[in-house]
Amino acid sequence: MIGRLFGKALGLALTGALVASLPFGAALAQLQSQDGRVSGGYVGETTSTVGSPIPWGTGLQAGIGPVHDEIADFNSLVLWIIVAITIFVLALLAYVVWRFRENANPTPSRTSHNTILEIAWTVLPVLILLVIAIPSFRLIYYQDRAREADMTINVQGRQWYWNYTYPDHDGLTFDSRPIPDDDLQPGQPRNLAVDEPLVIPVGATVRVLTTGQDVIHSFFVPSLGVQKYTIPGRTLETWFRPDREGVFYGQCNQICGTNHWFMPIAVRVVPQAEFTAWVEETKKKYAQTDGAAPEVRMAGAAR
Ligand SMILES: [Cu+2]
Repeated sequence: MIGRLFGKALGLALTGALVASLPFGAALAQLQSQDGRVSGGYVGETTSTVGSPIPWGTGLQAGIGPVHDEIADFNSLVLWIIVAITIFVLALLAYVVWRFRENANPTPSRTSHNTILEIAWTVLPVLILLVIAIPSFRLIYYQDRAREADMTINVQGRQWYWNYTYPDHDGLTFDSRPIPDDDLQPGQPRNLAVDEPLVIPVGATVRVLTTGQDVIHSFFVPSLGVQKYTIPGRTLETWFRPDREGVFYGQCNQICGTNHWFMPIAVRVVPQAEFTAWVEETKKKYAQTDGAAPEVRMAGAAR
């Protein structure tokens, strides 16, 4: 009886899922061309030079460097393993529901042990976990530190803004805050654009050292494949290498207090010559403040 009901329910659910997915698929296909940017399905390919979330985007943001590529590969591997397991379990369930339904199997078996089956369902998941674990550890060590870095940046999370320091460029240091809604220029995304983006020369291998001044924040730029906690009293390391120019956005993604939203991240990747010019210009700009604390602009105060 229960088997029959379950079989009917399963049939209904499958039909419902198929019907519901039709308009959804059509909507996704339409949205892919929005803004001239392509979501590209679950791997999130985009032809844009802006790294930020897109409407209806699924999967990972498009990446611009080797760390992100490795993350995307690992993500695809795990995704396909999940898909295979889900289909396998669904097929088993459907078979059992059909094969052992009440009127096809009026006298149920009372078997409670099957040694071969029990060994199989222990060993197979272990093997699957090994297939996941080996590339997973390889990825963790790959992200861990830059073998040969061209430059270093120190990222300090503060309540509630970012402070960036370039120790290889005479210790150039400045704060980065979001741009208030009223001051946004065309092309600057709300709640992501900042007054002083990080500027990085294209192709440079960048060592990132993070620390926190007050509480734990997290430096997260998905398109660069970077996510690192900033912890007071500790220095953590990671790295990235942007392979093309553009502006790439991220956010603090560790709840750090009232103005957590106040901590977007913008990374501007520019040609080497432009970077050198920017360093000189920015050094002068912040030398003028003579060590005084920069003016604090409260983007949220007007609301
Ligand atoms: Cu935060």
